[in-house]
Amino acid sequence: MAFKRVLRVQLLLGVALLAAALAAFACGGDDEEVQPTAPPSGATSVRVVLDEWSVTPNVSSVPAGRVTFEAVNEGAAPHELVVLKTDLPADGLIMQTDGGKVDEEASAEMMWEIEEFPAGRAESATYELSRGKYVLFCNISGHYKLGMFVGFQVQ
Ligand SMILES: [Cu+2]
Repeated sequence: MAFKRVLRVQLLLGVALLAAALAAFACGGDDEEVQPTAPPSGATSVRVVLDEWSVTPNVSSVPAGRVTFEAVNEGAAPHELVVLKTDLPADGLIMQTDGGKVDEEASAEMMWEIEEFPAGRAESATYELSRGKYVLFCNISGHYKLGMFVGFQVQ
């Protein structure tokens, strides 16, 4: 009985070690930490939390000029961050005909994008933004309709 128990513990330990090894392997070669690089000097920094189903910047407006967006995916699914300059209301962007995604070209005066990235990661990018109204949103199919958008101002 005791022997069987020891064997079982060893087996579990083996499985755990294998899982750890696989996890290490999966991350190998791409060990970017969640910490993004510091914004370029003179840029205003905006931290934007992406989650199911919300887009939450830490400020609702910034001065015109260089703006570094740090997008943090706190959700369980991959997300992206589209920064779109438009006079349309945040909840009234023009949809593609199938209704799943925002028609970026039709909705935008200008746009920038941090491409889709996985849960638990952060990505940052710096854009030169002029005064106006913006919408920050995720344009993975269905996510905008589920609430992944917010209005944003550049003053
Ligand atoms: Cu999304």
